[in-house]
Amino acid sequence: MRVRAETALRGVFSGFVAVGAGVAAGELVALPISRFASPYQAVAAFLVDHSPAFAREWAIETFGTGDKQALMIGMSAIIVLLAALAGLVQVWRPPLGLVVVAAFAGLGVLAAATRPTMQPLYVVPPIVSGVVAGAVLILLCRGSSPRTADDPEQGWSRRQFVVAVGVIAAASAVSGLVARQVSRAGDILAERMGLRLPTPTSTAPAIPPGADLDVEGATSFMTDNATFYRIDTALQVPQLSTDDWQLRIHGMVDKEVTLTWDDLMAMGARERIVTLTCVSNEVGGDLAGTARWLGFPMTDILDQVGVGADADMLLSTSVDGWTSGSPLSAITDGRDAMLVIGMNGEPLPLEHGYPVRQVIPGLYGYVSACKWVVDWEITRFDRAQAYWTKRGWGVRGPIKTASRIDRPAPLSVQPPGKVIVAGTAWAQHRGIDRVEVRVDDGPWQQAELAPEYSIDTWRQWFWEWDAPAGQHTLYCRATDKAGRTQPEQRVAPIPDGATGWHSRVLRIEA
Ligand SMILES: Nc1nc2c(c(=O)[nH]1)N[C@H]1C(S)=C(S)[C@@H](COP(=O)(O)O)O[C@H]1N2
Ligand SMILES: [Mo]
Repeated sequence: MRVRAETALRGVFSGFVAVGAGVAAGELVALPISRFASPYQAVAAFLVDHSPAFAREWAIETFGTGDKQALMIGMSAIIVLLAALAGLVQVWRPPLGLVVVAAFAGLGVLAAATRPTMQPLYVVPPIVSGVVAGAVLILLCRGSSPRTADDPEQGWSRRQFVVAVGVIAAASAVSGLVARQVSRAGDILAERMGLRLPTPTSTAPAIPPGADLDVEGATSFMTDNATFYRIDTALQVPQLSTDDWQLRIHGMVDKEVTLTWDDLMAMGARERIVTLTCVSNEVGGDLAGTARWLGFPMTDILDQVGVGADADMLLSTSVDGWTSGSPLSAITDGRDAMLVIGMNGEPLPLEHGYPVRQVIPGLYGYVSACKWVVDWEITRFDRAQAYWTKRGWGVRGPIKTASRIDRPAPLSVQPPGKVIVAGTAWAQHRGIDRVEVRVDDGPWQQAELAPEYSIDTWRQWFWEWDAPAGQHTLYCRATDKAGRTQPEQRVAPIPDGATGWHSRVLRIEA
């Protein structure tokens, strides 16, 4: 009797695990085919389409907008029951369990083949599901009659069975989760592709001719999305849809407000070109980029909540828990601090904060540029700390004046005579006043500046050098419009940004 009970139990587990493995395998195989190829979704959609009208009406009446979820839960419950049945039948009357599995797979194929979005390849995932489920069921049920004293050769020991079930269940769970995560990313990508950005009521000023230098190796004034630097702590890019997005604003406010995507769409959008910079940028580094940002003035939003007179910090939280703390004074002093939804004419790329992030000119990203932002707390610097400030980085994070040499290439060899030296300089929200170049320990010489776009963007520069033969070191330094010149002393990025002159060694020879 004990043995029979254990056999039945093993059968039930075999059924669960076999069907679970089959479902996971189907979802995994569907991934590279299309986000419409998921057999699970196809069966659910099939059932909705083919359920009698009264059942559908009943479901909508009973579950309201939760009807889809109710269907998925109901369907999962039926699958679990049928899986148990398949296992039981298979241990007592093989191969009847396989018939149940085949019926499952058949329904999947039927569902896939009759979808309006149907492509021939869509029948592959349910077939793979059926084959995997069948194979696992045969394997586990073969070992399912427990060993007894009379028949020590038969089946697997309890331990072997448990290990087999555990391994297959874990593998299925992991692949199922991966498949779900990836297909969700697919959904968000599709949503982003179809998203229509509002037309700005205030457009960015035109870029003056000459903002870009016409020499090879110079940094272009605008940075495209594909090459824009990316810095964040996210192991996995958060996947937040515009439907799920909300910004809760609370703390030292007259009234709490929660904004939705539709609320944003009802506001006037503005477009601004701003250079973003990371505090971790080393002297000469490339953790800076300039984009055309589309968004909403942060002050318009703060006006809706009424900021308390004692507050001095905006603590912004990302959907992944990361936080930045920005001085309110920098947001409300008239600069273009924005809640951003668009980057260079497109919705934000996922890795740059889709659907909503911040950009505050003049502040390093770690204290200002919160991506995937969902929460604003109006607070005080003596009460709250943000992610990086807790870890020893500077509290307020204004961007330090910087300049770098972009050409000629490091350690390059140039013929004597005219050499065009060119580079980039930035001092966001103060503006670049002057860039100077020095050869070896010669005098500082003034470089030519490209026309200024705004004090919130970087500025290209060049200098014509009549280069004599030999090995030389070029140095550059910038002076901002507050009159401060970059110091020579090298300081590491931690805690509040690197300083020091950028230099480049090259050879001039005929
Ligand atoms: N949610 C979140 N937002 C974040 C970060 C992060 O780690 N998590 N990093 C910040 C830092 S340090 C910088 S420099 C900028 C970089 O923005 P980008 O990746 O779009 O260039 O994002 C900021 N926003
Ligand atoms: Mo950063």
